[in-house]
Amino acid sequence: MTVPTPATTSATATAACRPPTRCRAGSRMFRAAVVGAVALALTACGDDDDGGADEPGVIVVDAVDFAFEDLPASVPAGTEITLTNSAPDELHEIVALRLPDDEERSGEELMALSPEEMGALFAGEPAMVILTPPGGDQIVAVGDGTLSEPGRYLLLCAIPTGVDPDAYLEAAAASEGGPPQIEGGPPHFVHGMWAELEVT
Ligand SMILES: [Cu+2]
Repeated sequence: MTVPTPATTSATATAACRPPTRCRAGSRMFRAAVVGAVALALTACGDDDDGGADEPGVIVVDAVDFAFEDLPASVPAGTEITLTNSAPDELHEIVALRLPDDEERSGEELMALSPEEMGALFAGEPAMVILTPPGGDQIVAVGDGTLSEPGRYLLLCAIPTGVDPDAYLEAAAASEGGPPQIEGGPPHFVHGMWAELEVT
């Protein structure tokens, strides 16, 4: 599968960007860092294997407003993640960011970092970006849907709250790897749409 060119900027939006404060600039920068490459690899896929506890397989994560359902705390390396979306209106995504091996802070501490600190921590391309419109088919935008490298990951959704799914995807496709030019509310992770995942 094609791995798109990384769209790397070094800014995210977290601490400065909690509801009810709107943070368009911050969320745009964050999206640039993590989902800017959505235009480059639009591949829907979906297998229905059942993964065992120790053997890598396929797990199905369901996005709701605003959380990831059915996401285990730990999966074996090589596990493929697929994303369904049961929310009525909101586009959702999984952005998987592998933490440095020496990173020991908790997910809560990391999500409370300033945009600058977060940007420094995640300067590279995410391991995976999967977007799924409400009730729709997933789009694997970065990676191949598989988490193959062991480590600790942060999974989060940075879609702006209230954005129209089709408008967002069109803007992402039109941005040619840059940040989608679209207005929206705070990214979903400020509503708690993030999780830690251990890949063993
Ligand atoms: Cu979301």
